Amino acid sequence: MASLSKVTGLFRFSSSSSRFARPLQQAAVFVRCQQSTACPQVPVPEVYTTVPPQPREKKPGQLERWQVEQYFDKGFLVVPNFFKKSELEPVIKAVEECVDILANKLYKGGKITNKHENAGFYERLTLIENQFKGSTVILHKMGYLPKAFRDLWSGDRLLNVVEQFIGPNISGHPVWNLRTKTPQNEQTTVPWHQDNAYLDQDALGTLMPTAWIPLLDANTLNGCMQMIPEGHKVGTTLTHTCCAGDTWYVDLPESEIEKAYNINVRKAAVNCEVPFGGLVFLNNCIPHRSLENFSDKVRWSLDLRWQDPSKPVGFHGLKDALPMRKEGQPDYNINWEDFAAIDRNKLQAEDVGYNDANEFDTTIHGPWMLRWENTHPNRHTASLKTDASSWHSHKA
Ligand SMILES: O=C(O)CCC(=O)C(=O)O
Ligand SMILES: [Fe+2]
Repeated sequence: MASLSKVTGLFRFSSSSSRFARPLQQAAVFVRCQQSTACPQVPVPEVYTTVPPQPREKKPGQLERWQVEQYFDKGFLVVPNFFKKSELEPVIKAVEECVDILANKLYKGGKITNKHENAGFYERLTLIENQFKGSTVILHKMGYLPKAFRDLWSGDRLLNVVEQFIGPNISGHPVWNLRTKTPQNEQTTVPWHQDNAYLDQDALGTLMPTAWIPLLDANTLNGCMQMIPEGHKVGTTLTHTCCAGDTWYVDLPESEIEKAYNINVRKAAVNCEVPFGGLVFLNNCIPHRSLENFSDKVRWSLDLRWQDPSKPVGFHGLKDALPMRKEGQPDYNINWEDFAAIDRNKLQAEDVGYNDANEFDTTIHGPWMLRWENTHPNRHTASLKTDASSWHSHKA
């Protein structure tokens, strides 16, 4: 048997004629759907490892061939200098406005007594969170999509790269996030997971490239991302549990990763330090997490996703993807208004029977909680019916 990767040695060919690597073991059986015909999933590693035909002409921002190949081979790619600082300045300004809206709301509601209007971009949210625990969660789920975020998400240079991953027709995926990672805050420390674990199983065959864009130098001290290189080659979603600690996040136990890939997670995990102006491209099948923020600054970042519009979105039928580019229509107009008018956080909470109407509610709820065994009930999962029938009756 040949070893596929000299770096990690994660995968071996199951036979010498096999084109794609197979993990040594696959753990694709969901605890809640063992009886369902839809389970276990059939692994589709080729979706995540096949470089599509590349655009004939080189367009601004596009990656070198070796970078595209690395993205498909390792499951992620760090590009240290992609944006000019001036391109990210409007984004920072927009986040500042979001924090200001949050501060005013909390102040009016009697939740905080000091809005800290003069505090810096990397400090203000922490000062607010210190007065009202969970402010970071309220901001996380606020879902405001200011013009600067829209421009970033649909910027030509970025979409030119996305075209290298998924082809010329491109939609924005409804799951996008502004990460409000204040120092040492469990609510913003995302444990090991594959992004597919938050979606329906029918989206397994959809490659969704994510751009993870920090608004400062992201490093191991302030909580950068960590990846399991080549972990996407499993081509399926491993068994997650729900929810991690006092959070709404699904959790992929290290023991599951180690069993599936025959590795030592501590040794295999790679830190993705990214300077301001850079970004990480990752795919939706790779196990990753973010480290705790031990600095004294807010580690702001945005994660934005795309997909081929003809493929399943996997967001539980709650919100569609937003067409951004159509082949042969260079002047295609993006319908931001309709997209932004749909509050996915509200819908995903309602979908699991929770009314998220209180503007000071610091919990997050969603259908992914029904996909995985609820091994750790907490205030975020309190509204769930966790019996097996709720899973089976749930939209798959
Ligand atoms: O920014 C983080 O802390 C986690 C991001 C993440 O998991 C993602 O972008 O998929
Ligand atoms: Fe993620």
